[in-house]
Amino acid sequence: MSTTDRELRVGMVGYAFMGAAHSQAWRTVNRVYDLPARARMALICGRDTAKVADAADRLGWDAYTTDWRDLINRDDIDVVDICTPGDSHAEIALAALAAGKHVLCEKPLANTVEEARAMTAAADVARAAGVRSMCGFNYRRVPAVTMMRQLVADGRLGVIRHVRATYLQDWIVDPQFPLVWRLQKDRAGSGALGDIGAHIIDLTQFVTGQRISGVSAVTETFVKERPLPAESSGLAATADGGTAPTGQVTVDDAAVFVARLDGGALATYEASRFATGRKNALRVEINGSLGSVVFDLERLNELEFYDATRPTTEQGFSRILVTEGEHPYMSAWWPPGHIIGYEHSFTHEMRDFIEAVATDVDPTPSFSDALQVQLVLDAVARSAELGSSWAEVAPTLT
Ligand code: SOE
Repeated sequence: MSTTDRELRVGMVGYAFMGAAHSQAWRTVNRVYDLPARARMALICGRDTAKVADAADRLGWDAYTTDWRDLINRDDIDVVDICTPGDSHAEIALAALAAGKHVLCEKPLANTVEEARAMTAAADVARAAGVRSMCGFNYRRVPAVTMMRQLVADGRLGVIRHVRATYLQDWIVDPQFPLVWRLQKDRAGSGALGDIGAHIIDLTQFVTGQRISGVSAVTETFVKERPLPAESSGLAATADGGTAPTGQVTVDDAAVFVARLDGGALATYEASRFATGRKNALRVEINGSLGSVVFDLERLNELEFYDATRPTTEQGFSRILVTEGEHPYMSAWWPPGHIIGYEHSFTHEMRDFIEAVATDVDPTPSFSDALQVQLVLDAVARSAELGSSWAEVAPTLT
């Protein structure tokens, strides 16, 4: 339990899947971690009065509003948490930073590089006034992923040669699944590429400490037209069977690319919503001159580690259970050996955000880090458009 009196009053915009995940984390974080400030779930915002009132009650927020500008302009809000579709990230974040609020924004940072650049510039200006900002790439905070980064940083893998990353889902395999906002370019920016590809781009760069310098890509939209949704929330949606009008899918269903990392490694990436049977399967393997390490989200409490420096007679992949108090984030949870889940990555995200804001340091990933991911997404899209020709990733500073 926190012993501090300092309160960070949070206003969150959005209440669907990510809104619920973030709410869980805000509700839990100070009960688990002893931090220099306490988060208060002050205000939640959504457009539909009945739905946002229900969300406030269900998710544990003190009050609700239907106007995000009201949330941003209130003196009794310190932090703005953006959990809306990508088309409103830039507008809300820019207004919040201008109003002096600390900002946590869901990934991908924006729908376009231009928006991401504007947000990064605004974050730089705001920083001078002590205002902090962070992008919510939650998988960085899975303890096994954080540990993977430590293994690489400690030199246990030697020189990194290969990175192999896949993020596979199957929730739109059915051609009758409706045209939800995640399938519309003007709302989401891109499809599997930005929604789940962004995670593996961020995660692999975070773990290796290397950045993607160039890519060659293919993307595909397998189902080009879908029924318009009658109802949708989070990843669930319904259409009026057989009678619904249809609309054009304007994003990729899958993106596959090879990449060079600036530290010399070669990498492959696959992001798909058409991997039948794969529900939320994120896997990363890294091969170095001294060893290899594998993370699989479906077994998120574990790492597979191959240590090539061990005697030949003892070599082989070994399973490390990342459930000990000495492992990142774990000492505050359960006794040794007791596993954690998906939602804990968000609790860890809020833990780090609160600590950074309360101690006046910049949280990571910064908007600039997230802009760099956006630049990779842009390079992938450009390469795919040009028949897989090599596309360099533009620098974050212009
Ligand atoms: C949908 O593909 C989604 O909810 C993503 O938007 C999230 O970022 C990911 O964590 C799970 O899948």
